[in-house]
Amino acid sequence: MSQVRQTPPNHTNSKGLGAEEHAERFTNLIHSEPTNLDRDSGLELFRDMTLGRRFEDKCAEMYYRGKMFGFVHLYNGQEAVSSGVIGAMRKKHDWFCSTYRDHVHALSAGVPAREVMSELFGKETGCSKGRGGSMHLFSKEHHLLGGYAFIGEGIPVALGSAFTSRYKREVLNETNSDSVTAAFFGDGTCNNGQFFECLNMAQLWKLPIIFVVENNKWAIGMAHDRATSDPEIWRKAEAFGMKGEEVNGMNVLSVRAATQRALNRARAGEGPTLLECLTYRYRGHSLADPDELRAKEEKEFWAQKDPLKQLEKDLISNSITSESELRTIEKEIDKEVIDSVDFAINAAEPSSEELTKYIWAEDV
Ligand SMILES: Cc1ncc(C[n+]2csc(CCOP(=O)(O)OP(=O)(O)O)c2C)c(N)n1
Ligand SMILES: [Mg+2]
Repeated sequence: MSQVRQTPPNHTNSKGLGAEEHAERFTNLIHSEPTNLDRDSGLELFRDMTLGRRFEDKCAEMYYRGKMFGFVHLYNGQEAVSSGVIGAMRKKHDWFCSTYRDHVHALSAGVPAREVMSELFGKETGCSKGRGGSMHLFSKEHHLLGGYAFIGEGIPVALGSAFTSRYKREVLNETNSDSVTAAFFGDGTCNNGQFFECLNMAQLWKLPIIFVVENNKWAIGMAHDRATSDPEIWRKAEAFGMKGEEVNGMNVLSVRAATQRALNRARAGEGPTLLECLTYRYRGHSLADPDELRAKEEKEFWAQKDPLKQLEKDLISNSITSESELRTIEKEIDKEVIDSVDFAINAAEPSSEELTKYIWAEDV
């Protein structure tokens, strides 16, 4: 008997939207871009996004050459979200919580490339002392609350961090406690219970948190519009009386501007925001995924929206920099990435007698 894969007849989402929905929503957003940008911030954003892109290209190379092991989920294509959100926040003051796609969030938060690369090689010099690996990057120093392999697991952790900020200010009278927490997660995660539970609590308690959905259309091989009753995730905020925004996630300036609005609300005690950033991942779900499910036309559409090229265009057309200056920055970043690999390869592995060290807080 032949096996036939059939789509259930009643899977259509409430909007009746189909496969092109993601691209259509994105196209409708493109025309409302903010412009104001100073030279220092513009170049910093370019550096951060370039580091994210080139660091991960090097990860892919190391993995396919058999030098890096385990599951490795890359972020190529989504850099504008990490740089836009984290770039608008205060380093070592605000807090960040990631997913298994966490390398670029860690870099944007300021974790040195050497420490991130070392972690991917399982070395003692890694930000999680080589005990975590790709999906479990942590840094107390850089306020990175972790990468999480289980989807949605970071959302309640981020909620706790936002609660702490408010509790310190209002109960412990620490008047300078105005930190905001950003929780990053994907479209596929928005059908999980933690998402709804945490949105409810965050709004009820007016917590200083930004829920950042990186809607890249896919949850492994499941298209978003096939898996959710209402594909417009930002609208789900409304059910909780929360502010929700749909954002061009391929434009770092749009992401940064939306984050600034959310930060202002959070620091003013007005509570959380749900940002749905429309974006796309340029590689398969993980480096073990041959990426055969997504249509060629779809990949081409998003390849033309490359967030790095978009920023480059904005920087040059606003006379903020020149092409040659950007090429020089890329060369500097390449050196930093190569240095991180050399450092990681030559670093020591954790001693086998100490493999259980750092499980408890007193070891840290
Ligand atoms: C609780 C839980 N259920 C299922 C999985 C298996 N799983 C791994 S990744 C993934 C898809 C997540 O998609 P999305 O949230 O859109 O993130 P993306 O990979 O697109 O960044 C699923 C279901 C998991 N890791 N955790
Ligand atoms: Mg996704």
